[in-house]
Amino acid sequence: MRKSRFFRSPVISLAFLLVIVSWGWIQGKDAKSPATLDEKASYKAWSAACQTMLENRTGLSFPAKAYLPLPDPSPLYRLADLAVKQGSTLKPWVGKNPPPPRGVTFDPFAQKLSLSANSRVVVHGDLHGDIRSLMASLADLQKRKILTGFKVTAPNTHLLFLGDYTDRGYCGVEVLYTLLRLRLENPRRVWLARGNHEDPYMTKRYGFAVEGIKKYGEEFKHKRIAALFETLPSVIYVGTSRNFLQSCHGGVEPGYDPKPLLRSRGSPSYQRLGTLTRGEFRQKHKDLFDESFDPDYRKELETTLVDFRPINPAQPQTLGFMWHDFTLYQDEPGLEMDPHSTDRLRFGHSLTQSILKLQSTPSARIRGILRAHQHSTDLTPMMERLIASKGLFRHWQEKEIASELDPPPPMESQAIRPIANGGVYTFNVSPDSRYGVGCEYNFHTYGILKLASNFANWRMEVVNLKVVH
Ligand SMILES: [Mn+2]
Repeated sequence: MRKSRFFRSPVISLAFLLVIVSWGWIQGKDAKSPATLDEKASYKAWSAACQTMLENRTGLSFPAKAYLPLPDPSPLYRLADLAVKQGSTLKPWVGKNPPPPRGVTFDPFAQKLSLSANSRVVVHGDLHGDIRSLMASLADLQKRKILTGFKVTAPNTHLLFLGDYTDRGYCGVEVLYTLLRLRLENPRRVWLARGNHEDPYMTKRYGFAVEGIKKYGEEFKHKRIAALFETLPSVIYVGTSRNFLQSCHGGVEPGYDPKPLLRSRGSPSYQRLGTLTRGEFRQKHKDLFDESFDPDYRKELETTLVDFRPINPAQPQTLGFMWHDFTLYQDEPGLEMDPHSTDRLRFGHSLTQSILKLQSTPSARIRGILRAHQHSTDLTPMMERLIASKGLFRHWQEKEIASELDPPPPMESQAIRPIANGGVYTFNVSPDSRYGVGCEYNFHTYGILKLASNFANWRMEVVNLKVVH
């Protein structure tokens, strides 16, 4: 068959070819809409795709397949694998610890992050599968020119997350994806601490395993990302070389001596927790504990103050950094047990102060604690105080237990707060969740910690973002 005259002209043919090629390119770009996002998706495309999911709390159910930013979990697996690879390069390590017993993979560690005095640290509490709150934070950080896409572009600025990334909420996959993108693009600026839910036992029982199966079918393996958890520090001592805040998910761990780590040169540096010498610590400071015990739980408490090598985050004892809590009022016992959760210890005002002092060195002092974890879906005194404090509660503001009365008295709630010496600060859990529904709050909270060479000049800017109706 004869070709038409029309196509014989080279100019026309070339133009026609160009139209076809660019049409294909546009189609290809279109196909890059939510349905084919992978581990290299742009921040813009990723955040747009996350926007299409309904509020968690609208239906309190898993988003339908058509709304999922990731059509299958393989990009998440690949990111987790990259993070595990990155985790194997952490150094330097302080001291030597024998590896855990055969077959035990749990080998928790601490990190020191010593920064210049003009640094800022952006701190987040529990996300529990709330992608809406996380993306709202990242959008706010773009506005503040701290982030450009997934990249931390502001000088001397770090991001610190305090654990409990999945479970209980419905978008754990998306939260983990986002955090891993941040961590992988900023290996010296973004830090992820390990919460009690960064544990395959917890992800199996409290939502993440079911989330994956509902979204991707039976082939989803929650354990596929368990190795990632082993690369997350249980505690991060963050500060200048002289003053630090113990940043972790839970509470104090009297069985660990951070002094060699705090004395170590270089930043970041790491130390395995190894054997937790709680029994030795208790013997050395017998008076401290004897006067602290809640008399109702004395016997049970004694059994938790022993030396042990952990085989997982909760056995044979719960690891304090990942699990423990704090009392609310100054006149509560120094050491008590959560009546609803065996082995979950709650530390009081004076015992906490003493432990932080004993774990400090004269030239590297632990001045306080940043943590999360202590939340409930019922409006407990703790949740009331978190809300009244605009999402960041300082423990022991009240002297009398009588102030447990509802409503709570005025709490520290200003936007810019000094850091109290010996202060323990709990971040609230993000609101697009059963917590937000149960306790009726709609704002997400993150903090911007501003360091200074003099600890008295450290400040926390508390940021509230209204993310749900
Ligand atoms: Mn927790």
